[in-house]
Amino acid sequence: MSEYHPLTESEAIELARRIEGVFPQGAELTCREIGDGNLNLVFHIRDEQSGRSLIVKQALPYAKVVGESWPLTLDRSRIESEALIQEGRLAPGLVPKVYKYDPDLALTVMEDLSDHIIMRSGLMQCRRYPLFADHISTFLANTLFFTSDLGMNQQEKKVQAGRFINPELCKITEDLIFDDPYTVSSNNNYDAAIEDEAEALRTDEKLHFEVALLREKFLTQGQALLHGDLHTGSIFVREDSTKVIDPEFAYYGPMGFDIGAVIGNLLLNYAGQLHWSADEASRTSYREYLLETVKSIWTQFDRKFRAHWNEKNVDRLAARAAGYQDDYMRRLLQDSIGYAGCKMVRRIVGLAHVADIDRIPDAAVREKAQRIALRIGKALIKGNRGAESIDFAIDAAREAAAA
Ligand code: SR1
Ligand code: MG
Repeated sequence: MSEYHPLTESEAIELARRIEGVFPQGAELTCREIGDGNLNLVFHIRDEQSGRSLIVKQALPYAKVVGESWPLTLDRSRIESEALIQEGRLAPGLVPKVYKYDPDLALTVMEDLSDHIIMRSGLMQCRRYPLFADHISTFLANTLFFTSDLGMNQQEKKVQAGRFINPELCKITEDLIFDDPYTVSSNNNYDAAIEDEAEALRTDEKLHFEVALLREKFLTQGQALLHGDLHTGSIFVREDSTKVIDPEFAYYGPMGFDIGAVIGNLLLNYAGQLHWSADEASRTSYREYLLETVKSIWTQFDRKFRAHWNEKNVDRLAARAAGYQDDYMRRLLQDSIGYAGCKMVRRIVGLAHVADIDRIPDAAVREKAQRIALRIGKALIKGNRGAESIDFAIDAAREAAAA
């Protein structure tokens, strides 16, 4: 047993060497720290000769994006590895394999996915992923249904929820997504050019009311085991493969939060296409691709979730109560739309931004993209409870881009 300390590259190599069945005996391993996220160290360890590699991901006892002044529990490493194992069981092939979890060093050794790219980068290169909607809707339908009271033993679910109490990471979300953007906060971070937008967010009472309802659900509704941070930087893709990573924010919460995270991040890229597309025609085409993907994710999720409900439901009343399934799916759609909007707003004015918008080099274009993203985000938040179809989100995106 070793006491917790941030690993050096040579320690990461020694640890990787001890994982059975990955590297040949005596292999010459190389190591690079490649973590570009907000919180953790990520070591990529490789044997050039055999081409074999793996990832050692270690939690730091503070939020890397801010520094040591923001302490953060190491228990998130346990939550992440347990969530990955659950997700791998429920959605085979859609998460990396876990080789080892070390509670003392707060690290997980897992499959290397360097033959994939982070989806956010792929979208910034205007690449298309024809199987993504199918894959991510399966991931969402399976992980959400089978960890909910509809799909698993309801007493076991309560025990399970206890293992995923994640107060410190939930607090990050509660503050950064559901509070800071709507008030004056030292966490906020936005370009001076959109001060008027930030001011409008602080004074819009209808918006505050809707965000308060969504925040209340996030705080109180333990509907299913969520990934908890399912943005396009938490998804690796290839044309033929999708892998969801980084579930350290996992907890039992409202299902729409995960679905909304995917949709909101696709729409952030939609706003950023002002820059990433080479010309007007390719922008129109790529934006249509993004909107079709949003529609397809919801449509396939809805079909797959209902199929689980009809075939695998463990709740007798839910199985026969007339109209309950339709009502449940309508509420789920509305939550997803509302949370998608919250995710968009926080990435423009809050602490942690997204490259789809921030890496736009021209300040005027960036400002325009930020305003489009905020317009979409606010429309989704304000309209979520009246939405009857995913077309509501698609129309909101088109209108915001045309305005
Ligand atoms: C302090 S952590 C900032 C953000 O990074 C993570 O990916 C989450 O989205 C969190 O809100
Ligand atoms: Mg992450």
